Amino acid sequence: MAEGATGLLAGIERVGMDRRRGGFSRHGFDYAEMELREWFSEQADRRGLDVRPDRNGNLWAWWGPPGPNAIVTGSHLDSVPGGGAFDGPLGVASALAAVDLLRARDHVPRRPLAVVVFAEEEGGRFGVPCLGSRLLTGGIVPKDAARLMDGNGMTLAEAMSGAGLDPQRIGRDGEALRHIGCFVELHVEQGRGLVELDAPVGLATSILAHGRWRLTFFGEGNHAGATPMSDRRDPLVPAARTVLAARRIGESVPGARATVGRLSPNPGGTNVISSSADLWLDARAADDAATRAVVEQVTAAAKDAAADEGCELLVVEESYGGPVTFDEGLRRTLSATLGDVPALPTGAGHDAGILAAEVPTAMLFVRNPTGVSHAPAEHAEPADCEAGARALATVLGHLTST
Ligand code: HGY
Ligand code: MN
Ligand code: MN
Ligand code: MN
Repeated sequence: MAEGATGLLAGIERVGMDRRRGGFSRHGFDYAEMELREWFSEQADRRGLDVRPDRNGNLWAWWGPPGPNAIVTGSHLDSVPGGGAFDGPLGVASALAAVDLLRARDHVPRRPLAVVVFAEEEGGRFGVPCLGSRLLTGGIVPKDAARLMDGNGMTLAEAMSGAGLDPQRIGRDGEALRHIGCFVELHVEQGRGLVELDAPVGLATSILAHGRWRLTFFGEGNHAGATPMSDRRDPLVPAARTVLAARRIGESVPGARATVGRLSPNPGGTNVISSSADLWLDARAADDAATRAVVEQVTAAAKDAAADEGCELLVVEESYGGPVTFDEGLRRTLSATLGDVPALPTGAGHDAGILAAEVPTAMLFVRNPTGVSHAPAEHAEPADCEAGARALATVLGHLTST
């Protein structure tokens, strides 16, 4: 008996239980050691799907031989530190559950259908979100990607080699892209739009522009007790002022989001004036101009704060993606197939946002009663999870019938 989306979600939680607890996700490109790789492959095998990892660490499970005009669905299994149980896994679990529903209806796809698990969507290990899908589309230069380093000083190239992948081969995969006729990602909604609309399932219209910047403040390491207050160059002070500036500036630009989710003093001793401090800014807005305006104002405030404290500042753009509008035609097809499901924007980034630059792409959202995401309170009711899987099966069935 097929276990449905909720049963499959429970499997992901059981097998990959440390994927979202404790420190940073270790699951960017740890597929070789990652229990979830075996779990996904087993689930795919059980459904007669042929699992093929691609050169960039993404996993593809094929119903029918890989070929052009394939209908592709899927999401990611990695998490942010301390994340929720649905962001990513619900899309993978629903894709497998949708295959079960189609098989139960004796559906025979008239074109290839694939379930894909993208690597390192959260960028929780190597700092670049949607790393697996960016590599697939050429959205990041392979040699820059290979040099990315995790918190333990391991490069992506080393991690990929450890996962049995050849870091020399990473990069745009034209053949894989040519196979994709369209991509449909199901995802838990990260917000309360569907709660307000009183609907279990919805379609995505757009994604905010989104970038990440790393600001490093350089001061003078010294003793907390022996150093007079007038004789300090403490990098945590301008960093703290920058956190407040991000809030103030984010509020001043309509619809913008500016967040400092990570602030790391070096060395970080309680009785030590730091020698440097790293701060990551996550900025988003409806368009490039607004997003760039937020970042320019925050970095200007950071420069002033650094100068006041006699500190140096280095600003590095770690990733950037413009606003995404999903394919209107595909969204209309899905809407017609599903009846009147509502359509709504999202402030969260997704692999679908990266694929949208290359192939017709759509997203299905499942209602999240808390609206919370990237935290344990993220939730979707079992009935809504099954409604999402049924909707995905209906859409995949329709798209593979011609
Ligand atoms: O950060 C995001 O918006 C996505 O969840 N990676
Ligand atoms: Mn996420
Ligand atoms: Mn996600
Ligand atoms: Mn001492």
